[in-house]
Parts: sequence; structure tokens; C-alpha cells
Amino acid sequence: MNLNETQIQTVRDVLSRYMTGRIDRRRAFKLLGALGLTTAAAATLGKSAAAHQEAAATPEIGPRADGTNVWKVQVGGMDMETATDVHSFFPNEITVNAGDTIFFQFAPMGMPGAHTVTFTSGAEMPPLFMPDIVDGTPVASPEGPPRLMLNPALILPDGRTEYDGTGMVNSGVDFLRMDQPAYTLTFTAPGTYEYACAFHSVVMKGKVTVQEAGASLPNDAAAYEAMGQEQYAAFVEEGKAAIAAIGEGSATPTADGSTIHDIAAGAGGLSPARVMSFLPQEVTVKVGDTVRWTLQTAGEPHTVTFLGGADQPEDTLVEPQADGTTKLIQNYQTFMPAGEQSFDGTGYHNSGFLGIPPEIGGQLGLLGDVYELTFTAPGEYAYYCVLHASGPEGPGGMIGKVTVEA
Ligand SMILES: [Cu+2]
Repeated sequence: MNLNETQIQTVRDVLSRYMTGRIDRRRAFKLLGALGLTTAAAATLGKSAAAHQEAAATPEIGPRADGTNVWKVQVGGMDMETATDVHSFFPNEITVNAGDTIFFQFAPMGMPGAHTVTFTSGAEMPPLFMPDIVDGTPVASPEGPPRLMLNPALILPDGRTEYDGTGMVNSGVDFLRMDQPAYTLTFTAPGTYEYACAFHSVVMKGKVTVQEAGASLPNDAAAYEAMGQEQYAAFVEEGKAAIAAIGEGSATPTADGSTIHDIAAGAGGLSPARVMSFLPQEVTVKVGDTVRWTLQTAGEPHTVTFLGGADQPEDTLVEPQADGTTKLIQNYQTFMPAGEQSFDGTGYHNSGFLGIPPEIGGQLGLLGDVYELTFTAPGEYAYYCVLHASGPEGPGGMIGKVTVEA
């Protein structure tokens, strides 16, 4: 919606240059990050042989000859101007008839956003992360603990095109669907079915009500299109309001004469309107001051990552399998906290994933929602979120800078 033709063309260009080996992966990350693509998305895009082909043919929306209908639901959307990633389906509720098909349109703006369409039929959403177990044995990471991978049941397409209200039906994550046909699901049984995006299930939910075949329908496709656009526009406004509410941030003097500077890691709270920025983006502090980042987007993790001269680690390790599927391994280097609580400009310092609930993250040593770093040497220090930027220098994406004065 807000990605213009030029930007869409840029995505295609970058992918095509990457696929043909004319630019390396890091450079592709940087270029795609400028458009707000996640590192994971950018990483995997290049692995899909058909990634730079034209998007799969769009099904025709409307009534079919046999009396059933094809509907469209848009999956996610991003406002580039405010960096508001809207974690919702558009429209988020739809009423159809048994026999009807919904075309779930991924990447409506030309690029994937790490989303799925997942129906669980009332069961809990399976966990997104799980140990990588091969032949019954957990695979160790270079760091020691068993490797974590993204749950294959959620990231891989299951190939199903019908849903009868039972079991799990899952699209797989959009960036692994690049070589798949458009995602459509035909609803065969009346009922009310909730679904969610497996990556953003805290806020990204939708509902399909299926009536008896041939029943009269409350809305036509054009009405749902308008509803979806209205919902999207309202969320973008929420994003703007969340940014305005944070304003310039705040600074709190402490008893020892230093100051604590607060920065929001993301904004939007539990609204589907999630602002992927550090707010304020730049802060100037004195030697001895502490910066405190607090996650403001429950269910949507961020990191605060200073490279301090170290090489930039990959966040997601992409491992194509012999059977044609793909494993996505979570790198502990970005997942886990690293470095002392003070920073003199050298050495890798990482908050690890903020926003992982304590019942899951606590035993792994994750920090929860807050990361603090005390700056001990003058300088300008760029940092980034490994999930939502291509690197500390951007361009664009979730980056920030701390200037430390003597
Ligand atoms: Cu982030």
C-alpha cells in the first residue's frame, strides 16, 4: 500500500543482483534493510530459486460459475514513512459461504514480512522456536546449548488448500513461499474459525465465518477491500500516535551524578500497529551515563546490538535440506545477551532478544524487556536491531546512535 513502484522495483533489482552473484549477501541485506525488510526475510529470499520471478498469478476475485466465491484477505502491511508494521489481516474478519475460497495475499506491497496464515482449530499455536533434533539427538550449537530452530510445522507450507474446521492448516512463512502458487484456502464446513500469524500471534489474528453454501452474504469483495483499507489507515494513525506519545524520550538524574536516558525499543504496545524504530533514534549522553532501552511491543522481540568492531553476525542461519525443505536456525550470537554492562566502544555488546516472556527466556538467560548500558568513553556509537535492520549503519530499518561526550 505504501511501498511505491520504485521501491518494489528496487526489491526485484536487489534480489536479481543477489541471485546472479553480482552483489554479496551483506550488500543485499543493506539494500533490503533500507526498505524495512527483516534480516531473516532478506536472508531467505536469496535461497528461493524463483524469488525474483514475477509474483504468482493472482486469483480472480468474485463469484464463480458454480455459485461459490473467491475472496481476498491481505496479510500484513507496512507504512514506510513511520516504519509502522501493521500486524493484522485486512479485513480482519470476513464472512463467506461453504465452498468459497479465500486468497490470502502475502507481501501485498511487494515484499514479505515474515507472516503466516495458521488455523489451529482451537488448539494453542505451536511454539515458534524448538530444539533442532536429528535422529532423536539434539544438535549442539557452537556456543554449547542445543541449537534452536524455527518450528518447521510453522515455517514450511503444508500444501493444504482446504480447511474443514479441524486440525492445523498452515501457509508456511511468506518468504519460504516465494516459489509457491498464491495461497488460497477453500472452506468446506460452516463454522467460525479464528486464525493467526505464527510469528506475530500476540496481535495478528483474524476470523473467518463460514455460512451454509449459497446463504446470502453480508458484504461483497469491494466492501471488504474498503474495510481492509480503512483498518490499515487507522492502524497507521495509531502508529503515528504511539511515536508522538514517546516524543523526545526522558532523562533521569541519579544519586551519583550520572543520568539514565530512556529509549523505547519499538512502539505501539499491544496494538497491531508496531513501530519498528528506536525512539528517540539518537541520544547524546555524558561519559558515565546509562542508556536504558525498554521494549514497547509485547510479543515482538527486538535487540539492541553494538558491534564494537566485531563482525556482524547473521541472525538466522539458513540451511537447505536434502529433501528440499529449509531449516532456519536461530543464531545464539544474536539471540543471547553478550558483553559487559558497560561499553567503551569496543567489543560486541548485545541485549539478546528483548521481549521473550520470562517463563521461556528466563531459563535461557534472556533479559526480559529492559537492557541497560553504561557508556565509559567519548565517541559516536551506532547500533541496530538484528531483526529489523540490515546493520548498525542502516540505511533505514531499526537503527540508532548514542553520542557520548566527555
Ligand atoms: Cu527490532
